[in-house]
Amino acid sequence: MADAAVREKSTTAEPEGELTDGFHLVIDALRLNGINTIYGVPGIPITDLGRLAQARGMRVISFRHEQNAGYAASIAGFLTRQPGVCLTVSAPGFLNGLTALANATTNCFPMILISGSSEREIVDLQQGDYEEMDQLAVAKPLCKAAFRILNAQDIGIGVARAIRAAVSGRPGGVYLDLPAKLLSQVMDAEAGRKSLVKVVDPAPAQIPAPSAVKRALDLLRGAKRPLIILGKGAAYAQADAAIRTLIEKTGIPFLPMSMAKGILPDTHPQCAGAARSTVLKDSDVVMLIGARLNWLLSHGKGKTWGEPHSKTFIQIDIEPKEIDSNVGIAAPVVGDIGSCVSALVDAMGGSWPAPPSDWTDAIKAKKEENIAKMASRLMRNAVPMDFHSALGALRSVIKERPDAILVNEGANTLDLARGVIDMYQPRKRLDVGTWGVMGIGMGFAIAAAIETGKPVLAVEGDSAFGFCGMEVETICRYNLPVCVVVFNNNGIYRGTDVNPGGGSDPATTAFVKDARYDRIIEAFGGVGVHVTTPDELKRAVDTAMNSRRPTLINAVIDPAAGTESGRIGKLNPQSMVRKKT
Ligand code: ADP
Ligand code: TZD
Ligand code: MG
Repeated sequence: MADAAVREKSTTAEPEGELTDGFHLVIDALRLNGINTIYGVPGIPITDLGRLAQARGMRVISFRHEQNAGYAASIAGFLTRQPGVCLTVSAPGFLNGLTALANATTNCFPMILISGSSEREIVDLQQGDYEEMDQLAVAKPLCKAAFRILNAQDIGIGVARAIRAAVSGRPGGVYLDLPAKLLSQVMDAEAGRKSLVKVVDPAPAQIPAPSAVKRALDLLRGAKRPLIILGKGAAYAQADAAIRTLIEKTGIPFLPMSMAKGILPDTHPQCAGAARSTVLKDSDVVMLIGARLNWLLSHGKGKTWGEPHSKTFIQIDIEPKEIDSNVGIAAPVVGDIGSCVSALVDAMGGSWPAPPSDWTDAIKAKKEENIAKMASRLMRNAVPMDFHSALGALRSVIKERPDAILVNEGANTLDLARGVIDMYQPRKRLDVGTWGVMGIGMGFAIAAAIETGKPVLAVEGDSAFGFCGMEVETICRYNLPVCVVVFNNNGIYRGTDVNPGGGSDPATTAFVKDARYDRIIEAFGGVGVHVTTPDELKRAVDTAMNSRRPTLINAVIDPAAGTESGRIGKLNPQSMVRKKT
């Protein structure tokens, strides 16, 4: 294959009859639109694309598996509101990246998966090209939009469409198919430059109707037990100041969803996180800001929501189809969160009645009761550690370093960390999101370090870590300030299960006992630490965060401490046959 980076030198040396090609145009189109980082895995036909991007000063982060590169791109999109770009080879590389693209769409993260593909003539006649696959057709149902570019002069408009599709309206994943032939297509450089498109206002403000704003405020003003729920859409919107004004001006208690923690600190007096069950059950008017009534909110109905008592919902969302998805919404406010929240604040006027004190007092009492209950569990200096004693140490780490980014996955490791570790700043907690997908950890940690430069603490179940653990090499290679803590309880949920058939195979949920995950990172020159007490854990994390050296801490957790499926055991269908026998 021709070396595009070398060709670049020879073409820039000739002022007359200057040529460009598909490789250069793709890079130029991305850079023109402010995209300066690519996450991916090289190979045919995109190896030169990565080289050329690097030659042109872009950051190209090369992973060990495309799924992790895809997760990295998607969370870069969440953190920056610019589509994160993942670059893969054809068929298998594309498919490896596709899970992350689908996950991005599900979570409303803007991302573009760019994959090289084989020759159309051969693919469409199914003649067996190298890594042959009709990638566009496969990608389409799993993303927000999918495009293929066939002519070099269309690269500018194709990239522009992909960017706009990813970030406008409800953000999501976009697939961009680049056949090998396109990349080596040559055209006049000046015509090429003119064909590029700088996207103007890629995510236009969407202003809510004044009547919708009034309807929402009328309901909120009349509420006896109001509640505001903040979702990750609110974190994404980066309307932190307006959201804080709305919440503090109304005095209404708020409940953050997992990745919305920290928009206002979890320690804010109006935060009802520690009284979650109570506020969901007993509230009368609930305003959702960038949160969907999906399984994570019990679909807005049932006992969780205090049925048979009825609930009145106000919902702010950019996606009109989201309204009435699970229950009727009394006051939809459709628009972008920044515009909607500002419109609400403006229309509230000077004075606003504080919520009835019996409501806020009841929440306060419940919070104090739950926080006291938890405090004693966090302080237990148990050996081996249980989840709470280990998390008590990590809770202190984030309290002392509120600008660090916390990445979190697992079952017990996830559910308990979410409740125990308070967040103080927006967009600092990144986790498994809407699907509860395992394997996001290392990709998220890498992108968080690259995009923000802040130290990252990745708290991983030992199973969760296994989905992406090879990327510790990537963390070491790029020398990123990432500290991975593996909560090693010897398995999925628990390490104590036995083979119910009595055979010599291990139980399906149990791993090698007493594995030393810390030794994995040592193979790549990182720092491995093995800890068994909360004090050791705290010290090891502090050292890692201070040194900014790639570190993996194997934290030994009592294998009997976890519960089946963490906090979502009720979603687990139980075998009736097994129960009877
Ligand atoms: P969580 O899991 O935290 O409850 P969800 O992912 O379910 O959050 O919901 C996020 C919602 O936010 C989606 O319905 C999405 O359409 C919406 N959203 C995302 N960005 C914006 C924005 N800028 N303005 C308004 N709504 C947004
Ligand atoms: N595969 C994928 C991609 N996502 C999933 N969520 C699962 C499988 C199923 N699963 C969970 O929902 S949690 C989990 C799996 C395999 C791992 C839990 O074990 P862990 O955490 O070691 O990560 P704890 O602390 O032991 O509970
Ligand atoms: Mg485990």
